[in-house]
Amino acid sequence: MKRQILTVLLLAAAMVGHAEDGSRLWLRYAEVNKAKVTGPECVAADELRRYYDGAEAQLVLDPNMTDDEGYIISGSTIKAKTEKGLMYGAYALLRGESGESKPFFKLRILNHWDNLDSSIERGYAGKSIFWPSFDPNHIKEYARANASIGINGTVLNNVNASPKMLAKENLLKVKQIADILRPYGIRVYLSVNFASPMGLGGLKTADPLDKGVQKWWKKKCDEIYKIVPDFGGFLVKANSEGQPGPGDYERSHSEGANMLADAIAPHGGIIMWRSFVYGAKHKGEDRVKQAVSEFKEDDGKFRENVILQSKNGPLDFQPREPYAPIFDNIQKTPQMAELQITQEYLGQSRHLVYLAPMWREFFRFVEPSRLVGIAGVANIGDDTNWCGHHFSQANWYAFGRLAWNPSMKSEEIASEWIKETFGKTQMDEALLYIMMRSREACVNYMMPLGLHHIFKFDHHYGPQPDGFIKSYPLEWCPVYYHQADKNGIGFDRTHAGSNATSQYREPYCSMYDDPATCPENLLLWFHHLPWNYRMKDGRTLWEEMQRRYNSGVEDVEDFCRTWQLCKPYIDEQRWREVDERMQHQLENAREWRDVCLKYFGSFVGK
Ligand code: BDP
Repeated sequence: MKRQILTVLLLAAAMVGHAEDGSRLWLRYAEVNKAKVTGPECVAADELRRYYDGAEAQLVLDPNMTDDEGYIISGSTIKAKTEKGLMYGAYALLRGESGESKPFFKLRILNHWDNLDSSIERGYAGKSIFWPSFDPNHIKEYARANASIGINGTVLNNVNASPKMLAKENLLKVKQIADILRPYGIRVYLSVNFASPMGLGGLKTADPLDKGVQKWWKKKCDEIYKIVPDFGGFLVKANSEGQPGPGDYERSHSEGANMLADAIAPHGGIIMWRSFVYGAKHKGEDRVKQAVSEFKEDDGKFRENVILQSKNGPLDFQPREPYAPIFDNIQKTPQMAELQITQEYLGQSRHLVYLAPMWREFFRFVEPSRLVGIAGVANIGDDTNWCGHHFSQANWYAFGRLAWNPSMKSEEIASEWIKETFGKTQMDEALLYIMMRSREACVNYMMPLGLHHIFKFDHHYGPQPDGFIKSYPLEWCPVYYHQADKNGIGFDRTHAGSNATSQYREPYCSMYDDPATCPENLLLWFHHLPWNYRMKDGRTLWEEMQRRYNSGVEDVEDFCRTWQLCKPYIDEQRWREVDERMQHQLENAREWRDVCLKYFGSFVGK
């Protein structure tokens, strides 16, 4: 009897282990344990032995190949220069790829905004998987998932960094994490608080030109590299949103960055210095102009191991922004783009919004070859399905795939992900259709025609077009961004207004400056126009705005209907969980439309 119960329990446990709860992400291959694998013993060999469906596979190290991470697959043979390349090749073979491939960007890094107390800034999928403690098996799964899509670096903590991050006890945890990630080709990096010498070291200043401060950082770097010999480097948010920085001592960004760069250079580390800076030196200037104003004069003054990391748009991860003109203005300093995988402004983990089309749009304006790397603000937490929404996993996946190959098409990535995540179902096309339309739908029901930042304060979920708080900086208030009144709507950023258009290279400078040539999907980003302004199709601006809000909501209604049709083909739990969230999405999309049209409508015709 007892044994029977045990058997039942074991069976149940096995079933739970394989339940479709999203925990296995896109790595749902059956464990076939079938292939005879020859070649070096490494991650690639392990993976193929367990999951490759063929009878045999050959792993070949070829020192003549040029790229350290690239591979060539022919039949069931993978050739690479390194074991890391073999590993990437193995995951590609499991996906069914063949031929030659190598990563476009050298640096393909996740940025976790995780705090030491387990909370995650802008995290919508539970608590940190790293802090204050971690499960080694879980971290291994995390490593596998990242390796399978080519991610090779991870910043383990929030850019709003605690000085305590660099305390010995935490560095020892970093070492343990690094040890788990290393076989998967992933390096660890940390965000640092510029005032750590004070907050942690007890010094009286964090002035980068102070000898004591320089010594403190050098010693800290020595300590870090003793503990983690292949540590990647630091990510720094300085003099932005209340964070300390060199500006506190009248020093420039380059003086601050170079001090850290010198401390870490002997160990081969890098400094990723963020350009997301506003409200400091150029306070009062149009916020979207401040990064260029602040960094242009520093271009050419940075050490070689400093990289400037900038968000894709000049404001802050809005559903649609023009590209950030800092990518045009910085010529001598290596640059990285920072994309936000976590959907802070795109419905968080309640809305199904596939972000690859947004990132591909960015690459139309910023040539990937101008960048040395790419960073993605992670959407990962300790939720069973990692990302909160099952479809948010697709954004993690797409980030990795685009970091490997930015010219991959969004559709192609989505199809791959769907196949791997849901198996071959009769609904592939329907899922693809939802995903591919989801971002434009989101733009339409939230902020069409170039509107931006009209979110509810602080948490950024839902609309608040009338938002104004006197004690807040103006640039946090929605009314500042849409400028709606009885005469019209939009932010005048032309030569006659804030002149933000002047920061763009041609042809964009002229194109954006003139409402007749400005793309309509960015119209109100750059122009303040009357409500009866004529759109290209003859509608008035106000009519067009109504049309877009409505069409965004209709799209979500359509997604919901389509998802109902998918029910017989998707496993029960994932179907239900997505369905619940889609209902929220629909409710929220309607709220956006109703609140915004009511509010803006109150100005029209006055
Ligand atoms: C904004 C977030 C804020 C981040 C900041 C940043 O609202 O939580 O700290 O960006 O990127 O989008 O530093």
